[in-house]
Amino acid sequence: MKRVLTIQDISCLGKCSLTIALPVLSAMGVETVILPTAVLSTHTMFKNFTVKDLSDQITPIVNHWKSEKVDFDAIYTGYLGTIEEIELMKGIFKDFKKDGSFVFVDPVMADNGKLYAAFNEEYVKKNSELCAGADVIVPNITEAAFMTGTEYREEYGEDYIKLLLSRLNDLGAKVSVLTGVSLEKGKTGVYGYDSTAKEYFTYQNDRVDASYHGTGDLFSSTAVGALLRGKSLYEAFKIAADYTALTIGETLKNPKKPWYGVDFETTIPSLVKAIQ
Ligand code: PXL
Repeated sequence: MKRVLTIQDISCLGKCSLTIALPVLSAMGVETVILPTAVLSTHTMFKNFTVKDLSDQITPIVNHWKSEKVDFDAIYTGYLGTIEEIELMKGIFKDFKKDGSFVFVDPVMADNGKLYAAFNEEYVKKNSELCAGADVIVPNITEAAFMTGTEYREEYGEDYIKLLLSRLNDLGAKVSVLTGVSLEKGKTGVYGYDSTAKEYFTYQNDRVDASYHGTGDLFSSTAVGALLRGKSLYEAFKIAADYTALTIGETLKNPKKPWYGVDFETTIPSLVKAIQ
């Protein structure tokens, strides 16, 4: 069984980051080691959430693992929260990267043309440095535009997507995958560039008109799981895009209309089938 280390916050209520990554990766048959960067009472879309930063725990935890000679087949980072934590990640990549393993970075910090409230230009710069040391990065268009100093566009064609991908490639990541790319009305998906094979790949599925918190984490966790289960880049991102779309669709059918997260618990069986 493959073993992944995932480093993100725990939002106790809200279904995102570790409370998605852990169940999804485990269901996909991947041993999942977690490193919580902070504990929040809820994710940041709730009002009055509490936060306890755990940065000071990272080095002692990692040192213990080093003394136990633990290794990982992949390291997957999501929402980090502080510049200091991004710096610590660089050290973890160096310490735990081994032959055949990969580093997957989801530079969570922005959407719809705007940085999330907690972040600034300095955070963007640090996140682009983190992406430079990764094997696979999965920014959305907003994050890619910020990290590459490119104008953000709501409407675009394939040329704009390829410009962003070439600038992401210049940052240094081996595989860059843009998420939330819509090249046709009613469709959305991913557009990636693999700098080793020098190949583009894209997958589009039907756009479900709803936006839920945590869907980026669901998508990334699924892609990491599928890659670890031996799927090709294209297959892994197809499985992730289809599973995310299916889950949003199922959530929309819930008469209780949950607003804070998706009902991924109901769709896990289809994910388990998709990964066989
Ligand atoms: O889903 C990304 C995410 C993770 N963790 C926390 C967040 C967010 C997005 O806003 O607030 C705490």
